[in-house]
Amino acid sequence: EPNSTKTSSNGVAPLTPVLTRRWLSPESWGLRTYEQLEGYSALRKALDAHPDQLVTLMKDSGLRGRGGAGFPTGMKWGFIPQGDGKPHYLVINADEGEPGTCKDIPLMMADPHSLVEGVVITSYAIRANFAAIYVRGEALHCIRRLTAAVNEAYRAGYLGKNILGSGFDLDVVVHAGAGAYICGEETALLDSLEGKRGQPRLKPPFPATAGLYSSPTVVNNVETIASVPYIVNGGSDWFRKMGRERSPGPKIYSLSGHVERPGQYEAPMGSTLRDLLELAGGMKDGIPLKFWTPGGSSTPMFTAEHLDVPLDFEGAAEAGSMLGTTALQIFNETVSVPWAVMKWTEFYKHESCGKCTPCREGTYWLVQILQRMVRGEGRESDIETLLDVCDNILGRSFCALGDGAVSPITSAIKYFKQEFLDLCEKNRNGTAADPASPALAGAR
Ligand code: L3W
Ligand code: SF4
Repeated sequence: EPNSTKTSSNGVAPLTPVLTRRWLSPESWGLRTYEQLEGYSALRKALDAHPDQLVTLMKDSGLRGRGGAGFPTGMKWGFIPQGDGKPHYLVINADEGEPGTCKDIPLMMADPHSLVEGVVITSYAIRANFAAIYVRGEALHCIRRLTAAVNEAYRAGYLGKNILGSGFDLDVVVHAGAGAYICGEETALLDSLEGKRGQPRLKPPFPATAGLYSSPTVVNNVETIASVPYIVNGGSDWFRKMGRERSPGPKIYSLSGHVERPGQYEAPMGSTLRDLLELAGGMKDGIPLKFWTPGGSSTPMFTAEHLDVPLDFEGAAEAGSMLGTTALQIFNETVSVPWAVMKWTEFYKHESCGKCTPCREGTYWLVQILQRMVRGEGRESDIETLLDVCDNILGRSFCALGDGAVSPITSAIKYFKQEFLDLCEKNRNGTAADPASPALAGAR
């Protein structure tokens, strides 16, 4: 269930739910409910404005991309060249695949029309007449729900030719991915959408100048575009009252793992884990917190010392991590850190697209070493080897997947080196050969 912060330990303003406000209404996904609750009123307002006014509004609001990188949305829209004679495109990155990330699919399931309305407004602002929503292929239920919403919007005149008599035309296609994590990287996603094998392209050129079919393209995350109608209706000052100065607005934080009530919690940007744990009912069975990710496994882990880090783009970075996708995976004291890190690394190895050597070969060797350590056959020098391989991946890979793959390992060794050493010590003593040993049991 969505919720909002009542109090905040960090001084960010309390929030009336914005993005999740309709989630608990009966048939919240239907057009009738959406229209009854102010749905498509922002579109009418937007179509009365000049497209450039909408780009300025987005810049003034300070909205930043909710897919992990936090790039300013209005600035991205402003990069689309005008009068260039080329078609423009909007592509929604709904390929939610980062481990622990669970905000975009719930949003599309509960309130798909907020995304559709945001898509129409954004397309009008960047003068695009075609938009694609690229949804993670495994989320078949979500693809069905979104397709139904798009069909409803066509029938009601919110999509298609001459939308609401404005003279603006827009076609929207819901595209199903085929199960590759790398297709969440924006340029791999574009290649996949064009029917090619999904592998990252060299940047620059950025999609804003050469994206889908080499034409100017805005690629934005679901939560980013679903925020747009609220900003059009509420204005930039209203939006800036929530969250923090450089990271304003509401955010959907997803909490999973060892908490009493895992789920999605809407709260102002800059809320802390302490705030969010209060909403989620605290640690499960009262067992103390050991480590957690602020934004999926690609973001360096935090520990119990980081309960009061403001979870916005600046706060997470200043504390040595990244906000990422605000996917908080919470682990209690029963969990073995090396075991969890091994599982994440197995994921990156499996999903590495193979285009560049540091990531393709490096993730393979990281898995070999971590599995050996967890089996109880490691040696102390393995820790240095792990760090050396990480060093050769970080900053030397073609896309962010390689950098993300090393985050769990380097941060785990930074905070929990002793746990890795203990595994090696047990190997020396001949006591850790059993992966089902109590030291590892809690992780499974
Ligand atoms: C025009 C310039 N456009 C940057 C655009 C760029 C992109 C956006 C952000 O990775 C991160 C990654 C994951 N002219 C531009 C420009 N842009 N400079 O701005 O770009 P960038 O390169 O900083 O990031 P990215 O490639 O979009 C996203 C991290 O997020 N992440 C997320 C993973 C998974 C999901 C999911 O499952 N939903 O998001 C988690 O940490 O590792 O670092 O649009 O074109 N000069
Ligand atoms: Fe592919 Fe990994 Fe290189 Fe990215 S970093 S291009 S996923 S091999």
